[in-house]
Amino acid sequence: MDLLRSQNDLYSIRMRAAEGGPHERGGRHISGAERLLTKEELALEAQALVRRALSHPKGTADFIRITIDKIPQESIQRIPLLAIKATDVASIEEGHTKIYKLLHKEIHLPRKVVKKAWETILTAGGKMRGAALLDAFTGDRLDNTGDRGVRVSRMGFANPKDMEFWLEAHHYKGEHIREALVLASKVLSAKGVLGELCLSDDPDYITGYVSYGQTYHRISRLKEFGSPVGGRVFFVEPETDVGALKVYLEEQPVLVTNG
Ligand code: WAQ
Ligand code: MG
Repeated sequence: MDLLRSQNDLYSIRMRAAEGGPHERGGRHISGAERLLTKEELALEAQALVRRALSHPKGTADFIRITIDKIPQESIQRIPLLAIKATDVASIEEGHTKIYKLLHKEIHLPRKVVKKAWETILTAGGKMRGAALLDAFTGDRLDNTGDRGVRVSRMGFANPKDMEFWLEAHHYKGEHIREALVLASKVLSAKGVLGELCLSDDPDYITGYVSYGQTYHRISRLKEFGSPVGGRVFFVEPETDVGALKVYLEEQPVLVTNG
């Protein structure tokens, strides 16, 4: 058990970085990250996040913002880690077909909704720094955040050290999957969210995932090496209170527990 993390107040740390000035003045999004840390971990992690923004495969940031705020322990919710599944595909087309099938079978998404999700990701052309909320029945966009998207924040593993061993033992390597598991677990814990489609915007990372129910399902290959496209779409039940959903995703602190 991670006693420091379960008994003390924690700190939300968020980083966003762009090239060509700040995002809101037209800068191109390079990298972002969000974590819940103990006070003792903050300084070192801030350093790692600055390093990440300055040595990213998408480019070199010339604008970096780090925001830190204290989170009272009593405001933190515990949520379960999703179960991991994986499908190896031989081609991008096979990867895309698998996504249509999974989202149809598992959460009954009509084909046109998945098509709109892909269009949302492709037309953003790697510019999005958050997620688009789409109506799971019509595929219409529900948020009005444009290229910014809804940025899920204030989340982390309840036991990061244990999780690291566990992921290593299961041959899940690297920061991408660690961060994505936390994010996807928070997103599916939100009232009204049925699933997610995610494709990294990092040109050297071609594995993406869909989530549904209690499952995080990796698909080995969803784009060409070198491609800058990427983004996230959350599929939302019609008649969900979008304002409340946005507040939960952006502001409710959560720690993800594994069993
Ligand atoms: N909240 C909402 N959307 C986000 C967030 C966030 N906190 N972080 C990233 N996004 C969106 C944004 O549009 C990015 O352009 C896009 O997702 C991709 O972000 O099991 O690395 O951080 O190996 O590049 C999947 C791992 C990795 C699959 C995904 O996303 C696996 C990844 P990236
Ligand atoms: Mg990225």
